[in-house]
Amino acid sequence: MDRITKRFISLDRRYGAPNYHPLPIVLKKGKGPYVWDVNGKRYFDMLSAYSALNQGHNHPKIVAAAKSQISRLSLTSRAFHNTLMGPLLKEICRLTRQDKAILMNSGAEAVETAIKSMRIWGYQVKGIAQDQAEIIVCRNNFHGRTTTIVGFSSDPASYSGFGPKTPGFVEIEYGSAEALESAITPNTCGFLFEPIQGEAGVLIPPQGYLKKVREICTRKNILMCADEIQTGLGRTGKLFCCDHEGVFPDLIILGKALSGGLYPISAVAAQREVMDLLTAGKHGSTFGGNPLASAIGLSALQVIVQEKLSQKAALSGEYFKTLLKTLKSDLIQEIRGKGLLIGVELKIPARPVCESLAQNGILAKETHERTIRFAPPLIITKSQIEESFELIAKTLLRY
Ligand code: IF1
Repeated sequence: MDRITKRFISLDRRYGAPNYHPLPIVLKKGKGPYVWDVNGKRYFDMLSAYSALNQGHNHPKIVAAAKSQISRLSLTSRAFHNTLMGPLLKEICRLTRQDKAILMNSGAEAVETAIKSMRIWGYQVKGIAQDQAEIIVCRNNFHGRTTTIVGFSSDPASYSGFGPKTPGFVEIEYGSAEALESAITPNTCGFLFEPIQGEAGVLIPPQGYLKKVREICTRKNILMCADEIQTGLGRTGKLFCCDHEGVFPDLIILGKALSGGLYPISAVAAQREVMDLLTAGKHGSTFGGNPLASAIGLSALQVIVQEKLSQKAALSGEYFKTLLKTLKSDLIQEIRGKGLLIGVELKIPARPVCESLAQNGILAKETHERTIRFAPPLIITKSQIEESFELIAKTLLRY
């Protein structure tokens, strides 16, 4: 390892909590689908900050929106109105076809917001007795890192040492409509799920699952809450992953690409009946909905719509998957994915393969031990896909 790289890594190690195990690469610059390290070496970013960079690094339009707003007004707090929050809320509602939305910052905060919304709906609308509300979640879920959220994780690395767990969550098998149906009790207020499980290894539920979930939630009078923080905003080849089955959830949670990677922005959009329960004093955030975030969010959504990033992800994803499937490598167990969220499951641990990929100019991250996630920015071109595929092929075939 060279001296500059070593210097930055040792600072992180010396002064930072050791809560990550990053690849030994120090990045300094990004543009579109590329990033550069401190030595000027260029890589394809095949992680896109876990889908926060659907629009690519430093998208010029989003950067311009941020620059112009940052010198005008960045933060008002919600003690006052501003000129940008309303337009962003309106655009989120138009795209999600929901009535109302609330803006937060991190994804985990938006998940917490959805949990509070489902519970208060359970008490005030469904009539569940005080403190008895239950929310159904799926095994191997990933919804964030707060104490409540890790309390319903099935990954010991996430929850152990952080108890006691918040009560009121019931875990079921992912992808089974029957499991959902039989877990519902009169105290159930909602079902929280990922349309594709990202961290679990890009797990796609059986065709028809989302439709069945919709039907069960309606019939049993519980709220269907889709965490589209990772799958939403074009990533899987539709604007939202639930669109693949023409399904409309009662609540949808967004984050990551809602800012194109420039700022933490998250949101929950839902029907009036749910959102109107969050009355003054019940929820909030110092930074949520601030003018700078709102300007960035509006521009980030404009880019997704104007540049037809969902359609691009569908076409590029198919092409990328077709190329990957031509690889005659004994290391590959399965290739699966939707749009540009692609998982390549190996027969061997994926971490050392990711290290070799990095050496060859491809940044990707392992998930669940044996799966490599390929999720480049959606603006990636056909020739850039071909170029990155050559680098992946070279790595896997020589490994
Ligand atoms: C990290 C994973 C991805 C998410 C869904 C909520 C959140 C996330 C579906 C919370 C966040 C991240 C966070 C990141 C790694 C990453 C991840 F591997 F852990 F599972 F993307 F696949 N719902 N996902 O995927 O959002 O509070 O982080 O803004 O380093 O923890 P957040």
